[in-house]
Amino acid sequence: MTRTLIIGDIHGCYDELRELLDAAAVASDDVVVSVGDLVDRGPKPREVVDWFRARPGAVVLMGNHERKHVRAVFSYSQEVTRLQFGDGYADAVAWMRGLPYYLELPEIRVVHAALIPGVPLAAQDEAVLAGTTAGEAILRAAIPEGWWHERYADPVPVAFGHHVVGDQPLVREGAIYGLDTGACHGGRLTALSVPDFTLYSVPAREDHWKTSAQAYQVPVLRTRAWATMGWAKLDETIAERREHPAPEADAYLDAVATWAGAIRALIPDLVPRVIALDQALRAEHGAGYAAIAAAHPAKPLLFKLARGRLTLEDVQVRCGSAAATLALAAKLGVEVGALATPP
Ligand SMILES: [Mn+2]
Repeated sequence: MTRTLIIGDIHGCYDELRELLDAAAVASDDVVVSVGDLVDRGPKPREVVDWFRARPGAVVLMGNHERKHVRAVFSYSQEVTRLQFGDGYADAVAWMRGLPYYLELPEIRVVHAALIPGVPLAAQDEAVLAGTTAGEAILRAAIPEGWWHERYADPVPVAFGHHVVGDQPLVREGAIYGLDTGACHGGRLTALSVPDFTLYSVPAREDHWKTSAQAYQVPVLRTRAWATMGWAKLDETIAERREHPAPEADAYLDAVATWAGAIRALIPDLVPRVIALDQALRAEHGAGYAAIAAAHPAKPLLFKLARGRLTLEDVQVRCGSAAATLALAAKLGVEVGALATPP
């Protein structure tokens, strides 16, 4: 008998996925279905995605986490996932774009998050099915009190994930199967086999999100565009991040603040640098000065100086970020050394 194994939110828990497939003794001609949320929070999202993409007879539904990647809505867990995927990220997101929002089998329906009871799957709002923030609001408007699945009385049972229901699946025989048992948070990974309606479950090895969230703090901070960020934005980004103290991240932020401070300290010195450059060019080129100044990378500042109107503010407006300051400093012959590269 060919079975269909419907697996709850995997969230990058690849080792647990393999253990669950073994526990359920999945055969090569069985169909394996993910309710969605293959990625984010767990340690091996790329391995999970690659496994589903490579396996014949696999179906993956669009979870709200896949949808965040597809729509480039980036919170911390998506930033971590992007780093975990490395050069495979764009290809994985292109694949996610084509994921279906539901699966309808003779024995069961499968959605990621929710549905409005009594409405055919094809007529459901995709945001409700995937469990986006907008979808939650639509669902709340339709069902102001309690859970959608408490009201579910359609003739075909429904399996879903999205909300961690505890260490054990949420089951109402013949009606609802809530399969998200929090694998990425150190709970369990759970699957339902149909048509036999047998449940399988394996324990998570650890609280993966706690571990990954910690391990990726500095790598994610390194992806920030510190060099081209305006100074105010840079100060704000560091201050916001410091609201959540963590030794390694704080040490990295100290290095960024020191680097930024050293570059900002160059700015007042750039006015005398323009004056010195002007004097050097005049001494060297004499009557040819005007042509040389007109062709010089620091031309606008040399012209301001020639008109007697060079102020610190003229320099400051050209030094709105680390990269802009370093570029101007280079034009004025300032040796910036190691400051050229952010921490
Ligand atoms: Mn989830």
